[in-house]
Amino acid sequence: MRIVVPAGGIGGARFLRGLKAALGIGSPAPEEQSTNAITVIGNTGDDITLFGLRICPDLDTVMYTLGGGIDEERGWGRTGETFTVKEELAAYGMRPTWFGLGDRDTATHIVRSQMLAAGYPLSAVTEALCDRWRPGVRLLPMTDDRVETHVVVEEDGARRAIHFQEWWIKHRAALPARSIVSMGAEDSAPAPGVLEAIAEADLVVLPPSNPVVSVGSVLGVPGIREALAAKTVVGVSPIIGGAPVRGMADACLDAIGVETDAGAVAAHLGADLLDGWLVDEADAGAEAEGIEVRSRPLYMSDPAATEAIARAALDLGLELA
Ligand code: GDP
Ligand code: FO1
Ligand code: CA
Repeated sequence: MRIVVPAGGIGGARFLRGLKAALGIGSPAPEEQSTNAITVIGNTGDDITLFGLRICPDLDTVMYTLGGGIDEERGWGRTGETFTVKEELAAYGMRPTWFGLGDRDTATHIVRSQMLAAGYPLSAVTEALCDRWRPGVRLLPMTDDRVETHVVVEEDGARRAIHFQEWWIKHRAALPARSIVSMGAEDSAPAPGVLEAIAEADLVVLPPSNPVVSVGSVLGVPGIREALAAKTVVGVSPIIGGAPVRGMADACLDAIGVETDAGAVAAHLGADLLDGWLVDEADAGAEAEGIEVRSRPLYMSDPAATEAIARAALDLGLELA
């Protein structure tokens, strides 16, 4: 079975671990061992250039999580990380100081930046980085073009747009967002392999990723939404009991005027896209017109619970296909 998963960072990566287990895809191990294959369409809207380095948080989170290099506690960056370079840059008065630039992680950013400067597209760079990490999935960026999420905030009556990472990390999404803009999306194209993978897919599974700045960004690349909508698509709600389990997705939903509610998120994603939607047992009454809603425990509390969520998504997908 061929599965396509449009994914953000931590929610996407953890779900993918469960999906790999459910499909019998081992890591690190050659994909050939299973007849099942997963292609991940990774969000690149979070990407940022700092100190001359191109940083792709969501691609790296998926790559490290599936490749065994993630800091499990934090959910981002490398295990055994140190921050000497960050401290030294701050000692030179370099700005910004709010970004957790890890020493081990920086090696990844250097390889990526050097390859991009040499003319390689991000998709080729990502493939080269995955040669080391062997995530057990095919990891494609949503686009090779520069698309960046910016957030329009209002402070003391003045509006300005700041990079998503500044809003998310420096302000902890506490500055009210007037709008969230995917800069460059309109002129972007899907990365090589993205539309082909979707066309060949037996099933599309939306993981419990941020519906606005993760899944929403992937859907914003012209051509991707339409291609996905032509397939059987099932999703796992990232909202449980009216709250994002982790992180500040509610602030993103507020910014686009969508209620932080499992049913409202399904309706926002749309019945043209979604065929099935898994909600937590706490949201058992949730409904979305034109979408088959099922309730299951959706906390990814441990590998077994996460695998069970993935199995439930696969079962629902196969039933609706
Ligand atoms: P990010 O890019 O690192 O923010 O990660 P994603 O966009 O992939 O996923 C973030 C979302 O995952 C959050 O908004 C949460 O709503 C969701 N999430 C995190 N942990 C869980 C969980 O255990 N269960 C469910 N259903 N959703 C989760
Ligand atoms: N998140 C933070 O809250 N603080 C950080 O300093 C930080 C640094 C960072 C570095 C590399 C990376 O891949 C991710 C990093 N993240 C950090 C996570 C990231 O900012 C966000 O959680 C996602 O981009 C939101 O989707
Ligand atoms: Ca993200």
